[in-house]
Amino acid sequence: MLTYPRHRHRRVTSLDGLWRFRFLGDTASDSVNADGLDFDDHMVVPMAFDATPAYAGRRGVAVYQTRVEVTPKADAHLEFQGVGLWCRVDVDGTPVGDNACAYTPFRCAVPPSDQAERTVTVVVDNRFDPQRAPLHEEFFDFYQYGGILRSAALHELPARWLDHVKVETLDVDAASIRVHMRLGGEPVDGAMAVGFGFDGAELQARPVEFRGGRGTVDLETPNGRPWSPESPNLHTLTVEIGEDGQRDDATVRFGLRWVEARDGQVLINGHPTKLIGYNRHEAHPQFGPASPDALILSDLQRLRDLGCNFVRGAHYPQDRRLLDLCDELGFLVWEEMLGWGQGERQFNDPVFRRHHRAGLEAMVNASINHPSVIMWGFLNEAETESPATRPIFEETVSALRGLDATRLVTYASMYPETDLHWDLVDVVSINLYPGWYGCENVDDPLALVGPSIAKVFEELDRPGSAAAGKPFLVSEIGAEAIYGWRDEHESFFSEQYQSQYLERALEEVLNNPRPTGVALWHFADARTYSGGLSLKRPRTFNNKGTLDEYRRPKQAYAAVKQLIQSFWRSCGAARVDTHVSPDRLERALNANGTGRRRRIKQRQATP
Ligand code: ADA
Repeated sequence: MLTYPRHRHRRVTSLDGLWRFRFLGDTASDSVNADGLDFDDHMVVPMAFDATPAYAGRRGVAVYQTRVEVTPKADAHLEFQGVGLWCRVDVDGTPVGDNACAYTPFRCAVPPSDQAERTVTVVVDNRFDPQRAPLHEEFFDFYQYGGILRSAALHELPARWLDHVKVETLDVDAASIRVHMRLGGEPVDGAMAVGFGFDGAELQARPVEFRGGRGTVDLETPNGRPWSPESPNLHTLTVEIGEDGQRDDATVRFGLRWVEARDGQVLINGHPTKLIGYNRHEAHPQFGPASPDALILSDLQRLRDLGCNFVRGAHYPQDRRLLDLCDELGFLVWEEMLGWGQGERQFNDPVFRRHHRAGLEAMVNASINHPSVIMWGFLNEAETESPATRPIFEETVSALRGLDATRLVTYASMYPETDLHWDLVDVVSINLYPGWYGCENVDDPLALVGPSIAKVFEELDRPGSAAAGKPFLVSEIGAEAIYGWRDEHESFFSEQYQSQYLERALEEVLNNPRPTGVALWHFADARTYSGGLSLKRPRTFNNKGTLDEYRRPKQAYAAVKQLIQSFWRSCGAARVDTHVSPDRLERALNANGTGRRRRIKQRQATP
C-alpha cells in the first residue's frame, strides 16, 4: 500500500513477494554460509515465518534469498522496514549490514558491480539474545515474531542522492514550512540548485546552501490548509536534485499542524483536544505483526466506528502503512520505541543503550513527516521508581527533543505514586489496572475502577508533585474477557465483567475534565507467551481486547462505542462517529472546568 508515490525518477524495486527460504533452527547464525545452501522452501515477504503453520512457534536461524536486477556499476541501497529479531544482510555473499530490532527500518549499501543480477541473502535469527538483540526480551507480554516482517525494496542511486527530507511546520496560518534535507553520496558544501514542487505542481528551482551535506530552506505551501483530526488535509512536497542521468527526487507528505502541551491539556493547532482511543498491537494469529493492508484499514474503520480519535502504537515503532492511513483519516498517534518492563539490568548495559539510542533515531527519522504522530513514547513500564533508571530517561528525553522539538514526549508508567521522572516529560501517562490485578479477594472489584482513577489524578496534581499541571493520560486500562465467555457470575474473564469494567473506566475519564485522554488496553487480543511476565494468560493471549484476535467484537464493543459517542455528542459534535470540532470541544471543556461536570452514563445494560 503506497498511498502516494515516493519517487518519480529514482528507480525503486519492491522486494516483496516470494523468497527462497530455509529454516536452520538452533545453529550459530555467524557461521551460516548461504552459498550452496539447499533452499528447501519459500517464504512470503513481508511475513512472520514463525506465524506460518510450518514454522509456528519455532525459534532459530532462517535464511531468505532473492535475486534482483541492479544497473551495472550503479550505487544502490536495500531498504528494510522491519526484520526480526536480528538479521544480517549479504549481497552476493558479502555482508553489507545487520540490524537488531524487529520494528525499526534500516538500509544497507549495495556495493556497485559489473553484474546486473545480484543475490540478496538475509540471515534472520529470532532467538532472544541480550548481547545481539538487547532490545527484545523474552519476558515481554507480546509475542515477538521472526522474519522479514515489513516491506523491503532496492533503491538505485545517482552519485548524490536525497538521503532524508523532513518538513517542519513553521506557521499553520501562513502555511509556512522549513524543509531539512540531508544528502548522501558525493559530499556537497556550498550552494546547489534544488527543485521544489507542492501537490504535484511543476518544480521551481532555487539555490540552497548545504553544509556537510545538510541544507534547509523555508517555503510557503500554496493553498496550504491545516491538518486536524476533523479535516486531515495533506500536502506533498517533491524535492529534486541533480541533472539528467544523475537526477534524484523524493516526495514527502506532510500536514500543517502544531502540537503543544499547555494548562494541563494537549492542544492541536491551539485547540485543546481529548484523546480517546486504544492501544493497538500489530498482531493477528495468521500473520503475526505482518498485517495485510486490509487488516490495518479495517482496524482503523473499527476504531472510527467506536468514536476513537487516538491510537497508541504499543509497544514499538509502527508500520508506515498504519501511519499513512492515520494521516489520511485524522487519527492522532502515540508512536513509541520498543520497550517493556525493563530496568537496571538493561539500562546499565552500554550495548542496550546504544541500540536504544539508534532505535529512537530510526523511529523519529521514519515517522517525522506524519502529522498523525503527535507524541513520542519510550520504555513502557520501566522501573521508573528506581533512581538508577534516571540516566536513561534523561538521555532518551533529550535525544527525542534533539531529534524533533515539534512533538510531545511521554512514557507509560506503572508507578502513579512513586514515579521519579515525571519532571522530564510533556505528558504524564499512567497504566492502571484497578479492579483487575491484585484484587482477587475484593468483594466488588468493579467498584475500585472509578475511585482509583480519580485518586490517581488527585495524587498526581498534589502540590509539589512533578506531574502537577501537566496533561494526564491514562495510557492503559482494561480487563480480560475470553471471546464468547458470557456467564451469569459475570466474573473475571467474562465478557460482562470486561464490558462493565471499561464502562467504569471510560465514565471516570470522560466525565473528568482533568485527564487529557485515555488509551484503553487494548484493541484486539494478541498472542503472548506462557512464561515471563505475561502471567500465564489463558490461551497464551493477552485477552484484554475489546475485539478478539480475529476482530470479532466482544460485548464491551457496544458499551464503549455508546459511551464515546455520547461524549462527543455532549461536546456538540455534529456527527457521532467522528471528532468534535475543536471550538466546540474547547467550550465544552471550559464549561466543565468551571464546575459544570458533564455526566455521561451508559444505558442500563439490557439483561
Ligand atoms: C501492561 C503492559 C501491557 C500489558 C498490560 C496487561 O500495562 O504495558 O503490554 O502487558 O500490562 O495486560 O497487563
